[in-house]
Amino acid sequence: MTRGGFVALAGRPNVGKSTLVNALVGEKVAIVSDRPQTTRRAIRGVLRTGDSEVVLVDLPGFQRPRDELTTRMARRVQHELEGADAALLMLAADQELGPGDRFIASTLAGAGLAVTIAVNKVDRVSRPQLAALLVRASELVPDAQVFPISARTGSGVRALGEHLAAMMPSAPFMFEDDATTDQPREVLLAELIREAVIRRTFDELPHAVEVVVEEIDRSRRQLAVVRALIWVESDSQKGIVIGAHGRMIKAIGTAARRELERELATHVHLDLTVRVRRDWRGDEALLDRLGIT
Ligand SMILES: Nc1nc2c(ncn2[C@@H]2O[C@H](COP(=O)(O)OP(=O)(O)OP(=O)(O)O)[C@@H](O)[C@H]2O)c(=O)[nH]1
Ligand SMILES: [Mg+2]
Repeated sequence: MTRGGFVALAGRPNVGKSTLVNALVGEKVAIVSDRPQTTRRAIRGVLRTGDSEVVLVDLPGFQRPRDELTTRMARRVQHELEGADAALLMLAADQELGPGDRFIASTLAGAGLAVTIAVNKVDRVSRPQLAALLVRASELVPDAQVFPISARTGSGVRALGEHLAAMMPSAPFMFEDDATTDQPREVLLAELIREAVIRRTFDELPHAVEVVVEEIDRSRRQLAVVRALIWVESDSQKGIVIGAHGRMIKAIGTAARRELERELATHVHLDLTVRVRRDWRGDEALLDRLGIT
């Protein structure tokens, strides 16, 4: 008999949820950056080991909504928690526990979910610092097992994966044998381009950017042509993304192309256009079409 189910990843922005999903899946299914609120959609990544299938649900970080986009992100988190079999509460070892973490812990308890805690980024703190945080983490959710890990180095990740697999109920597999995610290809490619943008821009700009892949033309041998739009919300933001003499957009294009070539396993010609789309973050119909629901 096989076992399987959904594990929702809950935590504050930037604690390393997406990095961990990638580490457990063994492939890049979610983009990562040091800017908070990188993840906007629920992304399912599949960890298959022997007779178990753990579907990891990467989620936006818990945050107070400021606009329609972030309202939807918060709603998505709630919705995914309702459908999950278990929750993984993630903390970062280099941050003190705060009211945000207690709020998340009580939300998970309210949803009736079995909680496991991962204390991530152990590579960034000393042993005594870690020991103290592990004690406080275990007090956060009394029955939860606590795993110190580094999603970046891989330390502790395997043991955590085995623990999650053992928690899953008996169930048939939901994904094909070699599937790693349920994301449509256009969305994954758009995300990889957005990652290249947000890693190079600052302040409010990362939050104001969205990317839409309009076309993936694979009619040529050994060359995929990808056409994408980068949306920003103002002319000045457009200027920043393009940069002096087009230097910024060129750097973004080069970085994104490498990622796309890895993903598609072929040469890529990437055609990027920057477009101003005022208040796309507040446009309900548009967010629907982007799959941010
Ligand atoms: N040193 C260290 N850095 C890490 C580790 N895990 C993640 N990071 C870094 O932490 C930052 C945030 O990682 P993400 O995986 O994007 O975090 P997230 O929780 O998904 O963030 P949101 O999607 O914004 O909620 C990135 O710069 C990662 O490289 C780790 O184990 N050690
Ligand atoms: Mg993320």
